[in-house]
Amino acid sequence: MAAFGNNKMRLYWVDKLMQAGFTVPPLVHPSAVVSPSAVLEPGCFVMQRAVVNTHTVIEKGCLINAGAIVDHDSRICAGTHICLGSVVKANCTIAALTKVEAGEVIFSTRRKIDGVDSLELEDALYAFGFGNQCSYVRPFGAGHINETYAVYMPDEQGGDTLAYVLQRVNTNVFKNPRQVMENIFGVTEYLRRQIRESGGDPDRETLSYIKTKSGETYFEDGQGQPWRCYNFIPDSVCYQSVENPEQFYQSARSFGHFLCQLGGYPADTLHETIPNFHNTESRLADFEQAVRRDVKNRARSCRPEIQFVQARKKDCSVLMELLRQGRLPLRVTHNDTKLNNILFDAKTGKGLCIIDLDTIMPGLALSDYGDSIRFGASTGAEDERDLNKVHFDLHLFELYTKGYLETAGPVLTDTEKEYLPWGARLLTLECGIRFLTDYLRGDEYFKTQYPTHNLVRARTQFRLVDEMEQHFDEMKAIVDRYSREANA
Ligand code: ADP
Ligand code: GN1
Ligand code: MG
Repeated sequence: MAAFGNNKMRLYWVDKLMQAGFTVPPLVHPSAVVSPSAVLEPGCFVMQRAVVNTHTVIEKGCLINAGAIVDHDSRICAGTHICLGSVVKANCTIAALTKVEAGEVIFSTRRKIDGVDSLELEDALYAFGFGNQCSYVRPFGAGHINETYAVYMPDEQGGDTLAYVLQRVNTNVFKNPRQVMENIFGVTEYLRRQIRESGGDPDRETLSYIKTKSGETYFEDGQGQPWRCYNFIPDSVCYQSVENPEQFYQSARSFGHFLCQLGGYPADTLHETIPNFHNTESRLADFEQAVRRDVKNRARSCRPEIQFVQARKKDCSVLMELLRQGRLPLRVTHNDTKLNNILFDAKTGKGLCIIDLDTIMPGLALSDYGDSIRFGASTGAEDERDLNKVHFDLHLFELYTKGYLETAGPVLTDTEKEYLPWGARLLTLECGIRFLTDYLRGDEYFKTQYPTHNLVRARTQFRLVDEMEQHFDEMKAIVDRYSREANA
């Protein structure tokens, strides 16, 4: 095939031979260097000392002549001739049947997008097909795990609108992003059907994930990091703390409703994206190991906190023991029910859509309930340094319990209801243990802004646990009252 200098002729004969059933392999001169991640299609020829770099695609019938360099992530479309000693820089697309003259240098045709400060982010924008129009990109949200960006596109009024949310998934936390995305696509498609059947609006009440231009559930960048994308829901708001009690009550109703919506989801099809995520016993074991190893020599700066956990070893088994005894059912749960993982309808103030679906797995309803309480029923932020400002708010606890039982009450068993106060107390303890463990390990898991950030977070959690213990009888009485109302 390489014998044809004429582009059209070369491509014509490659096609003709393939149609006749011949195999037309790509040919690579032994002195050429071709990355293992590059794709060479049939009938192309890479000549002496040519270089084809990572993730580049050389389509059918191309000729990469001696000494030419095609850098990474480029696409040379069918029948093209990259002549002697020319350079095609990274991220270029060269149209079919082009002749890039000897010694010519081709620069990327990509635009500079405001707010894009890394090649990976730029690649992700192009992979999802926004690169050509995108107005600008901004960091978004306040999650502790993923890297989140708001993608703005031009709108019909001549302005710019937040249209998409683009996220780089943290592979230190989620080891298997393909499985995470399989769970998410499965669950969101299921929810869409449910919402439609009950007369709701699936475009607003659940996230709509978008596939890449090549049809993948996520894009893997040049560093091997996964990116995924969903539509931003117009007129929705996300809060970092409870601004008024009504909000917290509405979030409880939404999370309770979410549990019911997923009641019929086939749990055995879900991957366990983080093994033992809310297994408090195994969180305790990790903590004990971190104390023993003390790799950062930080244990001496948190003796009282370490003792706080050690005095509560037995508590860590309360729910796990009930699970082993078969007294608590495994359900399809969200497992990360912070207030900032729910969107509210800006117009009605009601809970609209549950987000952050990375940890949907079989789990305990008590974990979802408890995790919301630990975050929302506090008078201070999760990372408030002044512990005098951090109190467990029984009134907020009551509102959440009321809302949760109004929606989830009918599906919860008596034992689940009975142990709701333990859910709150143990999820708070567990979260504190996780922050403290991460502090001892050197802040490998949660994003931090300063060296003691995880310790500060652990302290707020332990303050809340301490107060929950003091008010445990009142918590039980509240749960009891609303459980009876839910049963009535
Ligand atoms: P993480 O695992 O890092 O918490 P999330 O999926 O929760 O990842 O996203 C991080 C944060 O980004 C959220 O807590 C929220 O503040 C913000 N966010 C994400 N999606 C939206 C959205 N559609 N609308 C408003 N805020 C959002
Ligand atoms: C993390 O991802 P984000 O910020 O919504 C964490 C939760 C913790 C929470 C503490 C996957 O939630 O488990 O409770 O921080 N998520 C993961 O604020 O570990
Ligand atoms: Mg989140």
